[in-house]
Amino acid sequence: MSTDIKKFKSESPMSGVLRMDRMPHIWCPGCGIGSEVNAFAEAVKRSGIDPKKLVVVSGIGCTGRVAGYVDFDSIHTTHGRAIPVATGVKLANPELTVVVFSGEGDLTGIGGNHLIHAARRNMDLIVICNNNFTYGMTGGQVTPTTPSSAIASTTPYGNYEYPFSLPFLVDAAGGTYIARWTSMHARNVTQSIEEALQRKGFSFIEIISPCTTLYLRRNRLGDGVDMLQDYQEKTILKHGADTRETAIDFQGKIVIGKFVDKQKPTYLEAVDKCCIKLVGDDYQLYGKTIPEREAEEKAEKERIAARRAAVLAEENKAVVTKVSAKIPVKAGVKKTAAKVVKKAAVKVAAPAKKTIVKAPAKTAKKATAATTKKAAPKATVKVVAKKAAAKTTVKVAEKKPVAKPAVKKTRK
Ligand SMILES: Cc1ncc(C[n+]2csc(CCOP(=O)(O)OP(=O)(O)O)c2C)c(N)n1
Ligand code: SF4
Ligand SMILES: [Mg+2]
Repeated sequence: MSTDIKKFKSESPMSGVLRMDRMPHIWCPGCGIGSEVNAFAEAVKRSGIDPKKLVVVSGIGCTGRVAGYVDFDSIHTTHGRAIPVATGVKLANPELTVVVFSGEGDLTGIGGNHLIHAARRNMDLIVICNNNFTYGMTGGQVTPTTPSSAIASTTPYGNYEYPFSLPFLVDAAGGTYIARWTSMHARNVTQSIEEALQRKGFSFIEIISPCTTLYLRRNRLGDGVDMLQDYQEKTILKHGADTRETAIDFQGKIVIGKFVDKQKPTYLEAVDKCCIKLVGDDYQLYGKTIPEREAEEKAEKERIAARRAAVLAEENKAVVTKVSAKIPVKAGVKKTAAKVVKKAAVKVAAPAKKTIVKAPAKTAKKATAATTKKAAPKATVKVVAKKAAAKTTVKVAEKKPVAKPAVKKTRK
């Protein structure tokens, strides 16, 4: 590897969270998995949790490759078994934060039974499910979430099955945190993961994502960028939505948001409660009594909060330094105002010219005057400029229908 590339990789803001030595990754151009991983890495950095106490488990599939790109302890396990393996890790060492990152085929097809039982038990896991409506890695077969009528390699005339709505499924099974975003909603994904990392119990975050190579192409839905545009138009933000109303039809609306966030005893808490009843206060789990574990948990929470505060302070400092070093705010405002005025002037001039060319000589003057008046009423330009530059007043002198109206700027 050339030293330049080595340097680039080691200096990447993601080094330390992602394994930059493994880049470039295997995902196709436009695939949503990359931006999800980025959002996840960002969430881990911001959350303040100790990366040494984080474990990522993935099953098999394109999404399953995530485990190989994160710079935390990770397990790339067998197809459909990410949740039971993660459950084992959590039970073996409850101090660890365990995240499952896998595809919807892996989690809800072959692994569907594990998913519902982990949700039912309120197992302390965070499950991030990349839902691209297809078995990406194996060539685009139909999955339990493929919308009815969508084309897959196994349903070339359109899917005739009824798909799962994952928020509804996990809610019915007992999950205590349920959110859905698309891979375009990177910030929301980060926020949701951050939230999930701070809480106990079963958290499920579904991310709708484009499989450009197999799902989009087969269904003639364009490329990754088209799909992002589509997500922008088709998503409806509805926090707290009834999960019964989150079904997805082929190319229909997609309800997104945080649907469920509730508390109930987790699996480990339920085990503790039962054992305390049986054994009394002497009960220990892995050599520690409940009060000892609670004290450790409290201390860890304080360390997390301190690390999180430090990361956020560093982030804020970086933003302020960047802005103040390069763009003095006032100059920036002036520039924007000038740009808006220039744009407005061009808008005024253009239709006037057009009318002169098209109208017969006699009516040209009249028509031009009317068009100019319509195109640039004084007040409109004023409002636009006022909005863009709080303290700059702009007047457009519009006495005669001329191609270039005089523009007067006054600074208060
Ligand atoms: C036991 C077993 N059955 C089937 C397979 C083949 N297989 C590998 S990945 C995969 C589908 C993965 O789909 P999904 O979980 O949706 O992930 P994506 O590739 O879409 O990200 C299948 C069926 C396997 N590896 N092991
Ligand atoms: S096949 Fe689909 S899911 Fe797999 S990397 Fe390519 S676009 Fe992503
Ligand atoms: Mg899939």
